[in-house]
Amino acid sequence: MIVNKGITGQTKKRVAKQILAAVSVICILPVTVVLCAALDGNATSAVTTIRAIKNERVLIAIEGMHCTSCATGIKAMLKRTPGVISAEVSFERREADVEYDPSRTSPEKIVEAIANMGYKSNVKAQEGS
Ligand SMILES: [Cu+2]
Repeated sequence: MIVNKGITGQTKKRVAKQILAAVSVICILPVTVVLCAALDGNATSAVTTIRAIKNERVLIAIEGMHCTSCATGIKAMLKRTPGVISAEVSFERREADVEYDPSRTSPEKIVEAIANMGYKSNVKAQEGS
């Protein structure tokens, strides 16, 4: 923290708590969440929370893959798709595990992108990651 260098730990904590109380009212934006958690001395879990708020994960069942290079091709395409953070495609399990930014894309759009490559697919499971 940049502030409160000159005061005792206890005062610092009290001030931090007051600020936290004030700030938590407007704790909607991820950035604010970091600030709150930093004041609370719990920055690490806040970063995890942000990730959870920001990105979501979807498991997509894919039909029609013939070999591992089909899976590699779909994976490469997904990684180029706007809003996709990361993608793993398994030929063995016939599925894609995709992490995406819900403000930029959706499971429906991802399924559509896979369909454009000629593979039928559907959403198997969805979760915030
Ligand atoms: Cu193939």
